[in-house]
Amino acid sequence: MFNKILIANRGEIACRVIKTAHAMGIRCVAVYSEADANARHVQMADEAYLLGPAPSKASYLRADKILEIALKSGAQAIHPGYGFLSENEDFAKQCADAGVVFIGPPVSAIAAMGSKSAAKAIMQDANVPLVPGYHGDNQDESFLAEQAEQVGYPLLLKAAYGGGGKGMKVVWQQSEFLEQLQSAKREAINGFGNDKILMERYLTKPRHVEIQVFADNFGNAVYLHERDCSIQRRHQKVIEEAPAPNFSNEQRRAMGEAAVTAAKAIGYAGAGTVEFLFDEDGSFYFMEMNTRLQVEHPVTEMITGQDLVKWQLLVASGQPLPLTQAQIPLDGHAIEVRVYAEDPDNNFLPATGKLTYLRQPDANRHVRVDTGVVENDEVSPFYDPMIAKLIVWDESRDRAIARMRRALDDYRIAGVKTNLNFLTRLVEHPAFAAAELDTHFIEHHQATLFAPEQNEPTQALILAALYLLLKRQPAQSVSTPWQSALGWRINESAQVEFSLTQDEVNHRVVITQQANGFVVCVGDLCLQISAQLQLDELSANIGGHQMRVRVNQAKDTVSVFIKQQRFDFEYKTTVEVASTEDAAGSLKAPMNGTVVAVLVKAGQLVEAGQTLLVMEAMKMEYAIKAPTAGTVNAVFYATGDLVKDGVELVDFAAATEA
Ligand code: MV4
Repeated sequence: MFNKILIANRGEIACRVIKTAHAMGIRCVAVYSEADANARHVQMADEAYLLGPAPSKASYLRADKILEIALKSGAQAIHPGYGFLSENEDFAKQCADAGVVFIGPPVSAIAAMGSKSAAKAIMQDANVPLVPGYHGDNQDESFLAEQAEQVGYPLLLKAAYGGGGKGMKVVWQQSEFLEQLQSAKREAINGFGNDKILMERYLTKPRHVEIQVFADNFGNAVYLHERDCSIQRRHQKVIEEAPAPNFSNEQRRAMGEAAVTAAKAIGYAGAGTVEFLFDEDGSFYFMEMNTRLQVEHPVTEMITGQDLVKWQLLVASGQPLPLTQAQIPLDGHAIEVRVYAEDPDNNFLPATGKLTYLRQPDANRHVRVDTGVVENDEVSPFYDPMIAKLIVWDESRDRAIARMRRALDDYRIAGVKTNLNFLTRLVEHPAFAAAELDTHFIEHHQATLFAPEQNEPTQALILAALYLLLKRQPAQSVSTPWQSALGWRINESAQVEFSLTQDEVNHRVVITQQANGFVVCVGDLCLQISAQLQLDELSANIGGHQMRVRVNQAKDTVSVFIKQQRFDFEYKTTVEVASTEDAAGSLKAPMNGTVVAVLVKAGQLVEAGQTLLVMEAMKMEYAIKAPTAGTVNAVFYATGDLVKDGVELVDFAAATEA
């Protein structure tokens, strides 16, 4: 076994590899970019070397530097993780030439899977099932048109050197064939530098089912069952699970054996994944083979009880596979979701920024969190914005789904937008519960997956205001107004106002503290609420509904986490002015500032302490209140007006006592 390896990657996968290597007594060399100097993978490693500036091309893709560091540090092998150099034939070759073990398949196996049509030719010869189609060298238009008639419609045009669904064109009928072919060729030459096209019958509702395979250098190859990765968006996996739901043992064995045949056909060694399209009628077809450890390998680990990184290290160091096919368990059900910094409501735009608040579910036998970040880390624009993988396991799929819902509830992130709420909607979706899976799941359920929530925003607003109130009370309890720092008095109901802005809409929340709780008013809606705050946990009883939510405040932003939704409010400190006896007649601007709200009209009767107008200055808000009961004769300014210190804001007449 190696005693030192280099991990040519970053983020969660680098951490994942280090964890197993350390458990095996292997020392780890990390590499990092300038953006990752303090990253978790650097801290976990035994030593680390700077590669260069943040962009991948200048850092994690610098094969030359990485090899140099491996040699300098005495690492005997390089684990490439996924992405970056993991399927780079040249890099694998350079490693071999330098006498450093590339922890991956032989160069020839990477090469064999580089071209889709070449891969298909190999698989056809090995009798691995392929989607009926044409993947030959003759690219003559009229010849392809003839072949298209054989394949039948709808058919799919794929770039032979493409990937990730790019350059694919569905042709629904003969009349559009030539136009679509030309379009596919243009995209292929622009995208991949080669316009070779292959054609397949188009499956309209397939599932993506892939088989984890492993081979050693003694001719042994096994499958570690399947993963269903049908839930994707734009060819990015979102949820993966193992085993595939509604999959019979016969199907498992047939697909597993086909995958092993595929691996043997290219002289495979190490961890690999054979992807299949699984059609509604139970037939399956080879799509491609990934010659690396995949992102979603943990679901396989959870159902087999195996550590796949350990297997990789064993095989790469020249040892045989630790188990035979018959010894590989299949126990329970595992589900993984990918937690991303992105905005599902804005076309999944990647999000960047600081993870100002990060709470993960507790890891245990049922819950696993693979991550490369800690609180206050930055999600930078340079790399994939995946924050973590959340993996759960239980005896059945239903119970695993329940675990996942709970784990998602316990995941709380502030500072950047995330897909946590979207993931919750996915796993709570009845069609997901019913395992009605296919590659168009998200598209198909668009209306229900993105429907706006109703009730919670007001609830969140109320809770945010209560949090702010309780946070500034030293006793942090329900019924002790005399302890508060606000100068409330016994026998006088104390009232505080909060101004909270959500999505640029300003809301005012008025909280009146009473002996046994609060009356909270938002507009016309007033609710009787009791509440307590302990650190970041706010317990509230709203109309008999007892709830517990987490709240976090980072600078001016208060984030309330309800189920898996995060509600952000921008908060300006409101200071009450002009409210007490001696302040009568002082309805003048207390400083230079801006009028941000006018709450009364000329002629209106008001009560003592009622807010008439709100000003803002230096990021603080000032409520101008009626000193006594009385009448507003005139208001001299409107929202948005700039006012000078000392100008008269409101003409106010105190009520004469009867
Ligand atoms: C297909 C297909 C339907 N019929 N091939 C998409 C990426 C590439 N690896 C293969 N892909 C597909 N090939 C035939 N003959 C549908 C897809 C497909 C897909 C496959 C797996 C997971 C998600 C997908 C989303 C859209 C289309």
